[in-house]
Amino acid sequence: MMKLRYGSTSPFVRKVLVTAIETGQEAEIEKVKTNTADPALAQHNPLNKIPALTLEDGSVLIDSAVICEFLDSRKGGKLFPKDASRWASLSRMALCDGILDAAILRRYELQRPEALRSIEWDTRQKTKVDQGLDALEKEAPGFGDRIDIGSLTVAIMLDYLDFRFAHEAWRETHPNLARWHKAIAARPSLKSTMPFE
Ligand SMILES: N[C@@H](CCC(=O)N[C@@H](CS)C(=O)NCC(=O)O)C(=O)O
Repeated sequence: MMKLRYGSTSPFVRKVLVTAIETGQEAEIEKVKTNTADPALAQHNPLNKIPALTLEDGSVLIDSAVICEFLDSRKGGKLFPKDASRWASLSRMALCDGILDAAILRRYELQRPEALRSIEWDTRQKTKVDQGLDALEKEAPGFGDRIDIGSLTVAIMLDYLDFRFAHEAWRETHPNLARWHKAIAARPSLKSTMPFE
């Protein structure tokens, strides 16, 4: 069995779980619930981040993009396109990973005591989220029903915004994305991995 250091609310872990389901490898992965504040996590990932995937030979892969491509490659490359669409798909994943990084940094900042919080820092990160959503809104009419690592990461990112920043109501200003999200959200791999506390 491979071992996945995971948390139920992490969108990066969810990318790995969705990839595992889409490629039929869920049963080969043991999930090890992990608190990122635990210093012992550093043995597996010196960055103290999840996901980290321990392979059967004891080696460890870190970073969701690397782990997802590894899992996908074991099954012949279903989600990481090899044709000309590869770069747009990887770039879309990178944009959504960046939006998630910014949203997660906002959340860490909002958890600090109020007197220590920086409005400038929050605004700077929120701008990245908003600019990213605006770029995706323009592209969304071309998404169609294509399923690859790019489109799955868009859906996971939007679900994370619903989960942590529902009050900011991204749907109101991004109708194309909202329409597209409604259709892809019915996919079993996404439905069965919704974040929960
Ligand atoms: N680029 C990394 C980001 C992973 C990440 O930021 N994970 C968060 C949980 S959602 C984490 O472990 N945060 C703990 C920390 O930053 O100390 C990936 O794609 O796996």
